[in-house]
Amino acid sequence: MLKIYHAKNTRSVRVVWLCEELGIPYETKVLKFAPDVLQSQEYLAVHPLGKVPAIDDDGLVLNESGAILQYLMEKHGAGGLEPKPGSAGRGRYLHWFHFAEATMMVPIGNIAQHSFIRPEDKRIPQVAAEAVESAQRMLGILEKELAGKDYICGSEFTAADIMLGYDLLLCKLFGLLSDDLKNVNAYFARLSARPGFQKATA
Ligand SMILES: N[C@@H](CCC(=O)N[C@@H](CS)C(=O)NCC(=O)O)C(=O)O
Repeated sequence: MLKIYHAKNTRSVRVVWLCEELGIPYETKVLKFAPDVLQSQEYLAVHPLGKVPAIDDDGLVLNESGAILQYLMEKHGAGGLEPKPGSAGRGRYLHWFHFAEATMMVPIGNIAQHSFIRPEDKRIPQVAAEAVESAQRMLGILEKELAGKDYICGSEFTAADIMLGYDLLLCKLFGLLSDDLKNVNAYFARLSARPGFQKATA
């Protein structure tokens, strides 16, 4: 059975959430999000950088949350949760799917690293402050993009919402979802009401 290496409120949320949405059977190996676990020889044999998520799918070990989602959709998704390759909506879908990790998680990750993950003497407050500004700018872009839409690609829920929904979970936890972000807050409320999100973040 598919094994998901999972730690609370980390990017492994995306993998568990996708499995819930698609009804993919899985088991979780829940890890404490701490260096003694992630950097242990045992876990480094699964993920050489000691990060989450990773999966072991009957011996195929993968990491990179976006790649895992794409792999699982191809294997089990039967074309669900994404516009078909070549269809009109595919380009925008790919844009938002990858924006979530390649662009938006950069400042969010820096906020986390320089606020609580790194040992105190290795945190740089200026990096954290600039990352907050950068994340707010990206939230402003999402605010405009979500006007009149239920989901980032329109009326259909897609895996791009799973990728972005995790970013917004961290933004919420970091106090970045200010009241003026009406569309973003409504979108996050819609996503976080889904049973799959709730299971993945329990
Ligand atoms: N691009 C990777 C990033 C993985 C990653 O950085 N995961 C974080 C948790 S959300 C982690 O394990 N950090 C541990 C560390 O940096 O020591 C992915 O999307 O899977």
